[in-house]
Amino acid sequence: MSRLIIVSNRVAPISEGGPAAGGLAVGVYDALKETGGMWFGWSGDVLASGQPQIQLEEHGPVTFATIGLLRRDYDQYYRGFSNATLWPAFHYRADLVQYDRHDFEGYRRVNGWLAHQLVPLLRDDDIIWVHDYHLIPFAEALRAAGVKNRIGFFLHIPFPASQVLLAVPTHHELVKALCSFDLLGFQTKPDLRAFCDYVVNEADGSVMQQPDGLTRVEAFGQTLFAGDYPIGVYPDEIAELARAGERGKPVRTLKATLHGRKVIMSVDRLDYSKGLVERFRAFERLLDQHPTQRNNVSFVQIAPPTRADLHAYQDIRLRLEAESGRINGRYAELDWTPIWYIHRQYERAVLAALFRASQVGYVTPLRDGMNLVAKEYVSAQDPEDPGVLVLSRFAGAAQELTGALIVNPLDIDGMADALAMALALPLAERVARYRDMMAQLRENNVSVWRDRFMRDLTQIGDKRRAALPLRSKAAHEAVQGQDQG
Ligand code: ADQ
Repeated sequence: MSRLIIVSNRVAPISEGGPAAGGLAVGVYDALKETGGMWFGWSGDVLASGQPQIQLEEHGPVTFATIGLLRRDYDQYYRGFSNATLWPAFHYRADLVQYDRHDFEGYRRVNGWLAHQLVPLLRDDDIIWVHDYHLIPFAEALRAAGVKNRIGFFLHIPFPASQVLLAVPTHHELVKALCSFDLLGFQTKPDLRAFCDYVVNEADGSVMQQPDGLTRVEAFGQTLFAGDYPIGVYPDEIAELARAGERGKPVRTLKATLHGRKVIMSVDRLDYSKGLVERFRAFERLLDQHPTQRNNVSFVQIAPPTRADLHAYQDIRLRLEAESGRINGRYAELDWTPIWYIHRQYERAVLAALFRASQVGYVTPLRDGMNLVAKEYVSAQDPEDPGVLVLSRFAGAAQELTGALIVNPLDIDGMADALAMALALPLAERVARYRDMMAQLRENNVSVWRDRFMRDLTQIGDKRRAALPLRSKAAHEAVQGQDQG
């Protein structure tokens, strides 16, 4: 069996039950344990000077290979182009895009340098799976170094519509670099369609649907394949964690403080893509328009800060502190706080138990590749008395979790109505919606996601041979029309 090499910006620390041991890390680590292999990426260290060296750490059949970044590389590659240019653009926030040519050069330079560090560790039949927007030029750099292995890429965040991607001045170089991979995985069909649109309309390339569901892409002189692979969770393990935590201290404390009031629960990294300001305002609108909900429900928002050295993140933090203070000032009573706004990480088991103890999961990103919190919330529910998921139509998860109350996160009144409806939904309907979603989560758990991607990447040579004639631009447009209809 070929070794698997995972490449991602950060290498997840594998500590069972810890905050970082999420489904993705566990799912990928499982695959590595099966095939043997390596997880390669940045250690998280930022060095003022010197020559960063790879640290190798063996855990059974898995090698963790990590390396620090120099301060300038961190600033240009991570903080700059990845998080101040690509992250906002790919989340449809062209207004927040900051572009600096030197940052892009740094981004390419660091990708090239990281690839160069990996090459001596590779064997001929290794399969390489690269993750996320930090590493778009990684395959191009490996190819330039003569690497012939199969290389796949999975994009965890949305792929934006062409007109939004054009806001990134180096869009052409980015998509060209993507075309050096053998297989591109996107979270949803709309992301895949957005990529195909760019290939056909902006890169003069061609796309063709294969009988097995993959899309064959020809662009920039390359032939590759692309598909949608919605990432999942392990729903039954989360359910078990939630059940086990039901009598734990965090849930007991929450219940004692609530005195029988209901809870609306949200958990996100503190990020402007997550729609937090709109979410707070919709909760306020609920209290405005449904006076019976006052002193009857509290909204718990858990949001640990991330990327706190970027201006846009400082800004969203200040805006939220102002909003929660204003809304609490307006509605709080001596014995009731409407919004609990908590800036910290919790262990997965605690989050699962809190999800189970709440009546509404409130997940309303403005854009999100998938949103695992939505899937974790459903997984954690009590099958006999489940809570209701209120979910943004712009989360990738909305493509699968059709049993949620689907909202537009910009429609404050619509979200307030959905919250009111969620709080009043009869048991039979809650159970039916929960069962529907749980079946979907079990069918597409994180192992299924990983195995589908790995199977396609492994078989990619055969798929190339089986490829049918290319579809023309006109035929692509005809299919687009059918999709939209
Ligand atoms: P994120 O943007 O980080 O991920 P999400 O999918 O919700 O978003 O994953 C966050 C994970 O962190 C979840 O497992 C959640 O439980 C955990 N988490 C969040 N807040 C926490 C807290 N306070 N304490 C502890 N844990 C917390 C990116 C993309 C998503 C995509 C994922 C996976 O932006 O769209 O779903 O990758 O592909």
